[in-house]
Amino acid sequence: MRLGPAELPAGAEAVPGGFRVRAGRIVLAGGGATRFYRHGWQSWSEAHWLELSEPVRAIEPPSRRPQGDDPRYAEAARHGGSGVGALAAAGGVLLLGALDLDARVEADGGGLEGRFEQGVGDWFVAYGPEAEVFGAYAARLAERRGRRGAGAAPRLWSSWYGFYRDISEQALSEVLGGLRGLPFDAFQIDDGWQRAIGDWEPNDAFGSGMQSMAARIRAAGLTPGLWLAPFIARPGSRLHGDHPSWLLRDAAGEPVPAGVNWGGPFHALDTTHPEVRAWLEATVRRARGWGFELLKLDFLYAAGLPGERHRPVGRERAYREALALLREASGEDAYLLACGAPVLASLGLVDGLRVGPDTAPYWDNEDRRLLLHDPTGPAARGALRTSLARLWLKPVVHTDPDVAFFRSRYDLLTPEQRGALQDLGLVAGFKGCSDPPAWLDADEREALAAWLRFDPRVERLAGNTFRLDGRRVAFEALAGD
Ligand code: 9PG
Repeated sequence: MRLGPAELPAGAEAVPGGFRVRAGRIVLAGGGATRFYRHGWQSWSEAHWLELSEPVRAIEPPSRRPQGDDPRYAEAARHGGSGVGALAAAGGVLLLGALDLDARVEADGGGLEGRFEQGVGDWFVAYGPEAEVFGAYAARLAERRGRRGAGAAPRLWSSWYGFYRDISEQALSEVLGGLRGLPFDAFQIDDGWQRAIGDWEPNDAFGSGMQSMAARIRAAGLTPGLWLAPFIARPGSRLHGDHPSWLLRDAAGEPVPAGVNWGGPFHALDTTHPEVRAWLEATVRRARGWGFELLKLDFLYAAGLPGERHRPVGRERAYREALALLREASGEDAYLLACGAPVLASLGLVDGLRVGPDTAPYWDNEDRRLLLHDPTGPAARGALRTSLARLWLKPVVHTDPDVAFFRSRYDLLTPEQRGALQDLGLVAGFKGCSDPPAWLDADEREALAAWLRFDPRVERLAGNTFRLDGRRVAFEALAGD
């Protein structure tokens, strides 16, 4: 496989690390490569190097497709990914990455085909060692979209992987007490505090209100963080009932399905609607007014789903404009942690970005992965695999691989698997944990404290083998096929 100007489309222009080409569609010959870098659309969507001989499979059931990956391509016949794709052959990696939004890259025979959903845009093309071509693409993206996540990422305690939705001000206050002496920076209240998905007011388990919760967190010396899913609403929420015209709809006028969770379907908001924009702004300002400085913004892909919008713009453009509005309403000093977020379209606007599906205190989710072809079900294996494949984004944003576990209580991971997630946090440069301190024995608590303090030099040796200060860490064995 060679890449010289002769094989580049007409008009290719040399830029640092590769070439820039302006086109609506671009096809590159791959010279018999057999491995393809598949880059799923949003945080939870699978990213990894696959063998082109692997069958292409759609996620089942169809109702889960909107939350698994870009539903527009759910039934695509070829392997493909969002915004960027690459082929590996013996001599190096050929990368094709969009520098504009709404782009798809598919494996085309032994080559690559890139397409914008509409019109033309810029592509970046590079050939060479994997780390170099992905590094150059990240640098070009940072030029276009901006870079955030300077300095160390906040060491985050999140309520999700300990309590899931079963949280209350009492339970969280207890945790706050137990965290004393552990070097966390932020304490983030996850799903479970709100009245409904769409109604971002505290429920009865938070009787003292969210301002009081934020004050308690601050008094414990931690940055208050709050989970919101501002682009979706569930039927039954007040928002959904009061404002049917705010929902994103398909050509037939039906609400666009955004996925199934919380025991039923949920829908996307049309974020180009002026009233939705005003509501989004007010919602984020209210959370900031309560005193939350870190916002975990979740299920963000909903704003970029295919649909008929009030203002017809590309769907990733619609998403990015809505995210820019949230950034503006939050203020520059807020830490925005995007989750379930279209990955490339979020760069420059958020400080931290979840780069894989949910982890879990168990290794695999085989039923969902193998029977339903859905690699996004919560599992340590999936979080490890996809996060590792997105670490090239580290220079542009804080890459959040999801939490590590230190508890052995309510935990089915082997010590080796638990260790791998801990190492993943170190390699990704983002440390999160959800273990209630009361569940940790003295050794586990000490291990957590040491991990939070540890700031090793990270070197990528090859593939998924790293060196952390002197220690060699090979994820290959665990990441699996
Ligand atoms: C709260 C959780 C946590 C978690 C997020 C996100 O496909 N799904 O149905 C699906 C549901 C939940 C989910 C991911 C996917 O988790 O990643 O950290 O905040 O929401 O509900």
